Amino acid sequence: MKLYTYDESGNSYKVRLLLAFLGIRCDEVVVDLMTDEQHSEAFLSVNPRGEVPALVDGDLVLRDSAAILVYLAGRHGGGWWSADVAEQAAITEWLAFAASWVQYGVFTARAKVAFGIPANGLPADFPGDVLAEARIRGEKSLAILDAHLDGREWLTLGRPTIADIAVFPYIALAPMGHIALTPYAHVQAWIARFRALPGFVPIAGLDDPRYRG
Ligand SMILES: N[C@@H](CCC(=O)N[C@@H](CS)C(=O)NCC(=O)O)C(=O)O
Repeated sequence: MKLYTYDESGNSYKVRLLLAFLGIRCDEVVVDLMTDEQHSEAFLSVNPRGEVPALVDGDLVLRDSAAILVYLAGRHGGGWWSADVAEQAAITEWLAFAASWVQYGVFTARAKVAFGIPANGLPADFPGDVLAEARIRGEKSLAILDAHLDGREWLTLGRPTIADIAVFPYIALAPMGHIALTPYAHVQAWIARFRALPGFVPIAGLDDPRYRG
């Protein structure tokens, strides 16, 4: 099994987190987003979308973090996914939240502030105010999440699942995009619980959001 990944990519980090929680080893191929390697001919032959993460397992090629989480959690069990269809739908609701509200909110704010690019399909010189839009979505998603976590330990099913893994990275890294977590006490408590899970591995920026300047 081979994972195409980049250290500072939160979407790649989702997969690295699940692998760490499951205690599974996987070959890693680093795709350097800082030198545009995601658009090299070699990588585009793996993922024509030009994005990490991508997972290759024999003949199977998966090109999206949510798909990879479902595949690995479904195969390796451990309570991160479910065999029950209604429970699968409850988890998928949060995978979709991560791919929409989170990706176009706190993800984009972090990409623009810390890396200077929208990294969500828009060109680096896109004339619109990408950051202002991302902050509105980012703050709204944090408010939604904070209200949901009032009285809950985990996003769904009363246990940590891939729903939490999919939402965690960019929410916890929101301060890198200059979006403060301080108004969201329930989100902060959930982040602390998530970080205490056995096998947790960090990503740069969790404790030092200004490390990129
Ligand atoms: N829907 C995809 C999004 C993946 C994604 O946004 N990848 C970013 C890094 S975190 C990327 O590779 N961007 C490359 C670029 O913007 O050129 C997933 O969840 O895997």
